[in-house]
Amino acid sequence: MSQYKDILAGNGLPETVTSGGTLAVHTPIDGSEIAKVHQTSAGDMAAVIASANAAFRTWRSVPAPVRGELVRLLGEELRAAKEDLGRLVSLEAGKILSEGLGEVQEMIDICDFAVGLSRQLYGYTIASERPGHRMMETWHPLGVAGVITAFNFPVAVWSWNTALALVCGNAVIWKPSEKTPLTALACARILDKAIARSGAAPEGLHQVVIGGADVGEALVNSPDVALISATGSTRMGRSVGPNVTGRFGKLILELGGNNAMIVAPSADLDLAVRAITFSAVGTCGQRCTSLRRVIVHESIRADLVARLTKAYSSAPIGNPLDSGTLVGPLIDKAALERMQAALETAKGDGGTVHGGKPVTDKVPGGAYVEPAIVEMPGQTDIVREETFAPILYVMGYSELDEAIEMHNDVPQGLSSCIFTNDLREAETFLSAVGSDCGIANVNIGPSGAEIGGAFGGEKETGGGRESGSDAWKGYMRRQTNTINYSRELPLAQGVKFDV
Ligand code: UN1
Repeated sequence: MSQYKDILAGNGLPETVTSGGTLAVHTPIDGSEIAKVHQTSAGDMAAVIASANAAFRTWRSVPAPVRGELVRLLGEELRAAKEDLGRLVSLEAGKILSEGLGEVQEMIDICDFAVGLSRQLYGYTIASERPGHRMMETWHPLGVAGVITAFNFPVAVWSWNTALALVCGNAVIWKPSEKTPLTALACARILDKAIARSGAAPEGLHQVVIGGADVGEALVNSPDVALISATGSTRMGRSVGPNVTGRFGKLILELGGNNAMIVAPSADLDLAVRAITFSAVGTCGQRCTSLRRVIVHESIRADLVARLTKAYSSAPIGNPLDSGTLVGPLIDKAALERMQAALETAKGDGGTVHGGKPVTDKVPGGAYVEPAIVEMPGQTDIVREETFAPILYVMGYSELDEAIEMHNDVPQGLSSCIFTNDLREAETFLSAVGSDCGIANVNIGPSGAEIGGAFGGEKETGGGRESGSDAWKGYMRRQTNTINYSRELPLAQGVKFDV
């Protein structure tokens, strides 16, 4: 369709880039092929990694605030490209335009954060036990960062990693999802513009590699890639994690979530219904922070389900590029099949399903579906799995302790929340005996986190932290320095060793 061609052209992707390759790219909007991009072969990876390391050797000596200037320029270029890139995200990942634009805004925000950070890579000064001595911590660049990203946030997750990695003095090799190479090529082009303007960045500082598992493996297994930051499924993390730690590489994993909300009797249900609908239905349930479970007090359960089914039925499903649409397509037909299979299993476990039917009359060729609410008698195995689709399981509780127990009784630990106006309940949820997740909110849904906080989670979510707070430390190496400015050589711990 010519509209699609316009979107590619608007992102500066010429025919030479979008055709003639071996990787077919399909838009989830109607399943049609929109490009055939060139792939990197596993055999090319040694040269890619070598040039990234050469770039790192130069970049590590560029002062951090000068590195920050490159990221400031990236933020400027992203501001100029926001509309076009947001459209391309919609086209390639299928999320509604407002969410595509929101994702680009998230990139701009992390650039601003990283620019400030480039003057704040602080280390502690530590009191030494020895006279005439000073101790301090220095943070040094790490090397090459291999960034592996998923289809659902095809550009924001790259920017969280890359903005931080660059100000921290690292080179970046990016392997995007095979489902979303076009947004990666567009981002690389935007960063290249900033690099050209900055004049300070060496050749090979940022490279994109497009390909399958063999390309990813070359990155993961190379001792010359100091850090792997991988976002995706727990299955992917299980294979990447041991390979990186086996060679003592640094690792940031951001894997699956199975995020829940506890809705207490005192909750403001108007707010809760809005938060649930955005978190469970937004991005067609394909955020790793999507709301997948509601644990609601029995006294308000029927009321909440009635309100939710009403809210769900008023969320327009359709082409994500059309204004007014709130629910776009799933990424592909396979995702729709997995969703249908999960709903069948839930029914078999005694669940009552509202919605969840494929929607075939909107845009032919796309995997459109009604978001589903499933009332469950308990937290069965299927509820404890992450199905990357808009399925919301609803379960009841009587006592808060029981709700927290059920909340934590899943393998994943990314995001979580409670809706309550009771201070004791809110604080208990945030305390050591409350949520076991990396993100825990009060009167806010689990999805749509701001970049200022550290992003990531526990258990099968992988334990990594990206984005804000002090997540930058994962992109640097810490050095402890002790300096003796005295004329003596006292030993620590009072040890005597006179020769
Ligand atoms: C993801 O789904 O991989 O919290 C990232 C959010 C976004 C990021 C999600 N800021 O929904």
